[in-house]
Amino acid sequence: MPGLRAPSDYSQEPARHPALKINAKEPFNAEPPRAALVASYVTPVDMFYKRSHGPIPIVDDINRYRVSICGLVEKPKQLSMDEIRSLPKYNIVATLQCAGNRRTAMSKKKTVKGVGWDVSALGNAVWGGAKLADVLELVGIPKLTATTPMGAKHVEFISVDRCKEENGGPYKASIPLRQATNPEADVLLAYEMNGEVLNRDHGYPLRVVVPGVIGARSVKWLDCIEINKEECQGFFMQKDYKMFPPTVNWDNINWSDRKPQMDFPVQSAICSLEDVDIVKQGKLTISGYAVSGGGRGIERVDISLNGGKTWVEAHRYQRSGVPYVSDDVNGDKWAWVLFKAEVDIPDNAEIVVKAVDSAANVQPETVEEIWNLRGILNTSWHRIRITNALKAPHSHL
Ligand SMILES: Nc1nc2c(c(=O)[nH]1)N[C@H]1C(S)=C(S)[C@@H](COP(=O)(O)O)O[C@H]1N2
Ligand SMILES: [Mo]
Repeated sequence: MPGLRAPSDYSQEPARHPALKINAKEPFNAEPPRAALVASYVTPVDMFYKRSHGPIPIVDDINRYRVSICGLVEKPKQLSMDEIRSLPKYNIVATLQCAGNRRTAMSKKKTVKGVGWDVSALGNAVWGGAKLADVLELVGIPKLTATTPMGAKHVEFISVDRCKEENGGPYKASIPLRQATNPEADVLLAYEMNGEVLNRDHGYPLRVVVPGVIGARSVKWLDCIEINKEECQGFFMQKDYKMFPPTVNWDNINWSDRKPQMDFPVQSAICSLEDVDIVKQGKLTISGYAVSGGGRGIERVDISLNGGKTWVEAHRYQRSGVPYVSDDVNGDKWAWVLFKAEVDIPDNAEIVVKAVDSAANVQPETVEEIWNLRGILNTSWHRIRITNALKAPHSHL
């Protein structure tokens, strides 16, 4: 691809905020501290988690950059950034969540494979760009197409970065054509994040954003959009990011048995406390986030102070001053809700959060029941163990 290239080493990585917690250095994988995550509804770009599988690509000449649309189309096309920008622009508020969010907690039960993440491998941004459905019309694929006359059913996104898992080849993924051509699915070719030009870590000059779907399908540093009969056969679609039952291990795994994970399930986490924390008895504000995939809103967030025996409801919000309703057409349906609950901390508290989405889906109580060897989608109840600050230092007396 002229204009955009992938270095083969890590000598030209961008600068990053020093407060990020680095889970892997090369490729760079980092998340913000919990408290920073819930400081605002829209996550600042420098505090947004960064997940890469190789060195960060470099734009040498933005005027020479083109994204090509090829595969089963009558007239393949190459679009410059100016041409992408001349299409109607949409600003979509969407939470991007890595399927590996909360993996560290899953691996504590039994080892899993993959980069460890605490609860902050997600963020909520305002993505600005063109709708993929509008772009596909330019190559003759109408809105709401499930199958083309040539038999195409999938849209594949191919990057330029060099990934170990692809033996040095680029990162790629696909989504169904039905979703790609549905304007209401809000799939974007984004060139802005929070009103700023997308930065290198997040996919400059152009990335895909597939709202409500695990982050792995939102391909960064987009080179090529391929219209295909089959779903993407790349590593990250076929040999990764699939959900297996707890009984599957590395000896009996059969990757072709399972479909690539797309929508993420209902998730929530407390961000105002660490997993084991010291808090004085008395009043405390607990805060965190809840989010569900597929455009489902958050109907309820429940908080327990006694390990799940009894529950109280937390207050949910997106924008301050606007009451949140989970299925409000004017709400941000792809975005998280933040929650707050004022509680009275008892002795030996175990604080738990669980959320319910607008389809009444709930989170599993324990990590054991959803444990899987790749450690994806740990959505088990998030638990915090409290040690009482007044008692702890004297407990040996
Ligand atoms: N080209 C490319 N796109 C990619 C990836 C990647 O490594 N290369 N990682 C994916 C994964 S697993 C996630 S979770 C998101 C992370 O996006 P972010 O770094 O902007 O938060 O990008 C996705 N798109
Ligand atoms: Mo991810």
